[in-house]
Amino acid sequence: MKIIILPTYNEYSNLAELLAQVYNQVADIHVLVVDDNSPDGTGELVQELMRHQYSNRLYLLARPGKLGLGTAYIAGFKWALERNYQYIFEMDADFSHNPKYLTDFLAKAGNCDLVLGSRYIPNGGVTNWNIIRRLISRGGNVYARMILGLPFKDLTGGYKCFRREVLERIDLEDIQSNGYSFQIELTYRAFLKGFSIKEVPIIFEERAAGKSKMSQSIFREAIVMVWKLRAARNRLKTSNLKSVHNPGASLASHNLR
Ligand SMILES: Nc1nc2c(ncn2[C@@H]2O[C@H](COP(=O)(O)OP(=O)(O)OP(=O)(O)O)[C@@H](O)[C@H]2O)c(=O)[nH]1
Ligand SMILES: [Mg+2]
Repeated sequence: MKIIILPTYNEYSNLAELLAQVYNQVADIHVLVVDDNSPDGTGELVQELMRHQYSNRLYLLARPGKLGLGTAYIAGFKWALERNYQYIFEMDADFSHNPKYLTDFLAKAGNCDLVLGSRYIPNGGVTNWNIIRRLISRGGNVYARMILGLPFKDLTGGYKCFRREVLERIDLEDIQSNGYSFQIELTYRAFLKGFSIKEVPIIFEERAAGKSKMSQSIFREAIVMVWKLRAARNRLKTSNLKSVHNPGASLASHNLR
């Protein structure tokens, strides 16, 4: 079983079409929308779609207010881990992450533990970004890669597919970041635990509709956080909370750990 965790804040104008495209790509995938009481009625729309169109494959986790992207993902991961999902995706709800790539992720996920959608490998890219935004994103990735010693080209993207064992082994209560560095932190923690990680190319598209929630403070958080993560690397590597996997499951990274 596979599920997409889809955090939303004011994505009414994107959601119905996005879900249609998702289910069109992968008919049996489940979607958990984590909505922070969006004033534009995104949560109500989800409830309606659950009732009338996508019963048994669409779910809603409704939170009382805007609590941030990182905590939305963590709440979604926990929800999925309490259930029997083997593949757990992260995806934005604004069409920056095109559902057409879902099948590429699933194909790759068969022989590794974490798949990163990557803008910075051959066939990947970004559309409609001005030079400043490109430089910030590129620079942020080079910065994080060098400081953390990670071999991946795109550390800040939020289109990913985890095998459940990865999220079981990461101490979700201990995640420090809530903003821009959240994605870096998750990948770093998975890497330190020895999981195998691969990238698939994606073309990242500018949001289709609605407003951006990215702020400067989120970006500043990331600059400092990378150093905090590096300082904590020994603890992150050895902390062993739940090493309970499903014993029958074949884990791609078994012999790498
Ligand atoms: N539940 C929840 N979702 C959020 C929150 N902030 C952002 N999101 C969602 O997370 C996803 C990514 O947020 P965006 O605002 O698109 O951030 P971004 O992609 O860096 O910025 P853009 O350039 O505007 O696309 C979208 O689906 C948002 O609706 C939040 O506080 N809570
Ligand atoms: Mg976006």
